[in-house]
Amino acid sequence: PEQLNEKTILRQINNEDSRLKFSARLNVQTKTSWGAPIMWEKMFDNRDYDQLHIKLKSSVALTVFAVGRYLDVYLKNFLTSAEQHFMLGLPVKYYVFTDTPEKVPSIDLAPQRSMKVIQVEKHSRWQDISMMRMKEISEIIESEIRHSFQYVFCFDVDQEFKGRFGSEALGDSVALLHAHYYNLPKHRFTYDRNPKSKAFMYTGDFYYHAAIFGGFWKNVKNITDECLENIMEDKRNGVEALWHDESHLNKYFWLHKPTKLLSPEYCWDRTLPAQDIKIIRLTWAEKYYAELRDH
Ligand code: 2GW
Ligand code: MN
Repeated sequence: PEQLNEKTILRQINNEDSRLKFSARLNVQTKTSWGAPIMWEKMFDNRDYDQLHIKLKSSVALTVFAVGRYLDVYLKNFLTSAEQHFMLGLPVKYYVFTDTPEKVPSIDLAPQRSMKVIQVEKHSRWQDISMMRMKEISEIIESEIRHSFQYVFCFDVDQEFKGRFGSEALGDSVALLHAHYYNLPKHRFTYDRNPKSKAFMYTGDFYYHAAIFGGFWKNVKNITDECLENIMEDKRNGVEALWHDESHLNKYFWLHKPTKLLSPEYCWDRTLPAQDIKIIRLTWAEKYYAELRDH
């Protein structure tokens, strides 16, 4: 497919981002200290972003893992709700990673949207199921995604789309503010504080949620490669970061600042008080810890 060069695309997206109404929201932070926008409802016009990305021929690969019981419990709602709300108007390909491809539900996909199922092993520890996503994502970007898609977004499966999750979320490198921490002081952030781990950080900018991250394929490749390298070094040293891949992701985004942040409107926990939340775009699905975390 015809592809514009990266610099041209970036310039046009930066132009669009610079027109955001940063003062449209009064009680929340709408820009980082390094100038990256934090995307809150009311700051932007959906149509401006959609027009721009249709013109740029933007396309998006979404990765999601559904290993073991998580497939039965979460995958169908995740995918059917994504068909209602995720990047409508743009070409989207779902990359579903599972140990049981035969159990992936068949979903009616709209035109320009497709799915590929990839078989992965079921690691015996859940921490490894979560962390080793970094390896699989890196490999599929290298072997396939980079040839056909500009953007990659990586999602937890235990969540459901409820409102527009659109092209305004696209950017060079994109991180998500964790719903539980976006309004807490830094000393409450649960970074990894073990100096023996590669994820160690004493302080940082924000507490990011690993349930969603994304960006240009090249940046996502870099994120996953660096996180995986640090996860493997921790294993060699007999340590594991407090929140696994999420701790490593927080370290990565501290060292390499994201160019766009998503507000918790993009991944909300409905058990929290929601005074800052003008639209719920995605919510956490219910956790069935007793049932699902049996190992
Ligand atoms: C995970 C924990 C306990 C038991 C099972 C699993 C599990 C996870 C599984 O059996 N099968 C599976 O496919 N997963 C995948 O890993 C699935 O895509 C899931 O959404 C993802 C992360 O696990 P999850 O969603 O149970 O962890 P959370 O919601 O507590 O996630 C945060 O912290 C994790 C690290 O502890 C990750 O960083 C995650 O990205 C964060 O949102
Ligand atoms: Mn999750």
